[in-house]
Amino acid sequence: MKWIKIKKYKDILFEKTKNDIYKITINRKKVYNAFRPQTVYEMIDAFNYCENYTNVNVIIITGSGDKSFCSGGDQKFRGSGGYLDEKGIPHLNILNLYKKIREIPKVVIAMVNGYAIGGGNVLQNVCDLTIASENSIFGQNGPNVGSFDGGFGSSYLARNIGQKKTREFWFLCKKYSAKEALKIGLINKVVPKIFLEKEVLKWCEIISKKSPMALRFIKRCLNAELDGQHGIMQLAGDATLLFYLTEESKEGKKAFLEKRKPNFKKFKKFL
Ligand code: S0N
Repeated sequence: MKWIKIKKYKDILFEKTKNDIYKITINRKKVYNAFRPQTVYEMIDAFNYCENYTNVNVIIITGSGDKSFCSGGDQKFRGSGGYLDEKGIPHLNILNLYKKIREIPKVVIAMVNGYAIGGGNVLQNVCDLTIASENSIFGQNGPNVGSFDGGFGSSYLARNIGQKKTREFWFLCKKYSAKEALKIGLINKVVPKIFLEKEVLKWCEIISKKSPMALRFIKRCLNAELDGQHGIMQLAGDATLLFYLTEESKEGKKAFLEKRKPNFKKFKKFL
């Protein structure tokens, strides 16, 4: 596949195909694609681009090289109270990226090409779909290095693989093969390493042909069930978007601007 570069970053690659499939690659091979605050800023920036560019169909997240997807927070950057940026300010900005992945009204696919450990496993888990190469390994490592993720890293993990398995993931910090991950419902598909990108792009092409509004609503509704008032707000925002497209809604605005009473009577009432 010919990838077209969109923007130059320090820690990530941001590319697209001619069919508007976007790919964000964590490009920190030396540390198995662990993220530091800079990495996360850049990923959020790339997501903001995708959010504002309506032609985007599907977004892929992956890691560079063939050993690791992402090994979580870069422990060398971990200071007191979070991961330190260039000014020495501590951050846990990965949580903002997780929110972004859930909020963006596009399908996000994790293309897991090796270790998905700690925050790396959380990252693949918050994506809408995960396709992994056979050599991939999944697991949480927080209790080995003195950290934990009780948010999406635990509660949403439990929604996907169940409470017992999630407790096992966190309490034992065991590592799980791609085959095991598939069996417990953590991921969607496992393929041989050489076919990984081909398979992911195949899924992207299928998704790209579906109704964008239908996909948007399915994602919003699945999130709303779990995301409380915030999820309802997002779903309601999309309901407003649809309502704004109707003549009934437009009549309200037109009447106001024309300084007359709105005539809502002419619109059909549905059962
Ligand atoms: C990935 C592992 C299992 C690979 O083991 P392997 O094959 O033996 O290779 P290594 O020699 O260990 O690693 C190769 C090189 O990569 C460096 N490296 C790997 N991971 C990291 C990392 N996370 N930070 C910094 N460097 C890393 C190694 O140091 C080595 O480089 P050299 O040769 O130069 O020493 C294995 O590497 C491993 O277990 N890595 C650590 C994984 C880890 O602990 N991640 C953080 C886990 N944190 C959590 O789970 C917390 C919860 C969370 O998700 C979160 C929530 C909110 C905010 C942040 C986080 C967060 O992620 O911390």
